Amino acid sequence: MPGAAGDAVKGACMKTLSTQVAIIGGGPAGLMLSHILDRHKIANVVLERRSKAYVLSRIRAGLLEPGSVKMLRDYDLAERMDAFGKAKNGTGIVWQNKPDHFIDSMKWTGQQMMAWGQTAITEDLYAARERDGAQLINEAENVVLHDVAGDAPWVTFKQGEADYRLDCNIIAGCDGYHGPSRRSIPDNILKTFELVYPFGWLGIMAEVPPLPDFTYAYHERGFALAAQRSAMLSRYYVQCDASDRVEDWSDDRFWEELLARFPSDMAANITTGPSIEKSIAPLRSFVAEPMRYGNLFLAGDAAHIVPPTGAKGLNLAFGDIHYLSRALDWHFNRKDDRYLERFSEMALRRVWSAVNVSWRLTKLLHIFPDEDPFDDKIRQNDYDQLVTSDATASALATAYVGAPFED
Ligand code: RFL
Ligand code: PHB
Repeated sequence: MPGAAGDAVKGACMKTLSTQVAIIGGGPAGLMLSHILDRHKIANVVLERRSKAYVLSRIRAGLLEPGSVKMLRDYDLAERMDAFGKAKNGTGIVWQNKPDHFIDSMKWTGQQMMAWGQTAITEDLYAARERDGAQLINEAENVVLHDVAGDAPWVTFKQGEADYRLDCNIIAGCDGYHGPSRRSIPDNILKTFELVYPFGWLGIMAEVPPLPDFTYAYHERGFALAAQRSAMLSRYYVQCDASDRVEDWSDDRFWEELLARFPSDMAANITTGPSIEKSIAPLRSFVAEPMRYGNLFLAGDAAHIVPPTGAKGLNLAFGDIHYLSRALDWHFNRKDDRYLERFSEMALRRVWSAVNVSWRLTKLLHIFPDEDPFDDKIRQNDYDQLVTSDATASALATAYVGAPFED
């Protein structure tokens, strides 16, 4: 029996629940949507396939755009971020045998980014949802969406031995790239755009002091990134082969490779230590259009994936939730569908801006296995323009900080 989903009614063999918004997926997008809908007094139920412990063990994003920071503050989720997160004026780039560059969001846009991890945000979202008595159902199996194009969509799922039916007005598909929501949209409606990169990122977390700034490194051995979570928690990444497995990478091999990809003066300041987490992420750009089909609305990784190079994935998920929560507030509380009707179009404009900058940064900073000398010359020239042209530096910083939300 789902813990907080109190008003289950016994059917013949299926228990029936009802709500206004069924949210599939309890990652940051789903939890944030649930939290905001609650503030607008819109009933919702979150169905999450994994346990709470599993969701909270995922280590992912670490850099927030000003729009995401504002959202966390606006919805009273920023206490820990404001106490322990680190405001950043931008992100550095170091390049083998060329001058450094700083993607200076403060200088070019007057805005700061925030170093604050997705894991901590998800913890705070869980705490807020539990405190507010949310209907949050973990370990929901076999989630299937029904009649999404009609006025009365419903969702079936299993928890333990019990089968459930959840009736609703709207379904929010926040179930990530592999979830069932996007797949409920017919093939003749959904258009997808995809680019799979021929490499991955190997990331480690270590309880050692980080470098002062987030820094991307370009090197003939491949890309590397110095990131951070707190004064004693560092996150580092190296570009690896798409076919590599975590077992191929001992801590010693990782640190040796990382230090080789940073200039020697920076490498000398990197504190190494045993990893407490190590994982490999494939890199992909993916967009599904439209983000609405009938009464099903997609948000976050369910609709789009970006390579982590621009730090955009979580920020895009929160951008979608900004638009979707406003649209649902107007729909339920003002009986006005103007924002629901424009949700997909508005969200996709921001999505494509982020897809664009993530793709450009990925091309700029990685070695591609099949590249030829021409590609390398273009890349070197792109970087030379960045360090010598204010217009190019300003354009990148403006894209990096994230597109503003539209009214
Ligand atoms: P999530 O986090 O994947 O959550 C989806 C949830 O749906 C659940 N689910 C289901 N639930 C019910 N039934 C089913 N059948 C289900 N199938 C799936 C899943 O269990 C999960 O809990 O998607 P969401 O909420 O859209 O959030 C997206 C972000 O997690 C993602 O975009 C970011 O982590 C991407 N990302 C970064 N984003 C940033 O903004 N800044 C960064 O610095 C950044 N760095 C990163 C990243 C992602 C990385 N990896 C591992 C891909 C660094 C890395 C290495
Ligand atoms: C991170 O902190 O994990 C991080 C930061 C910047 C990126 C990607 C990941 O571009």
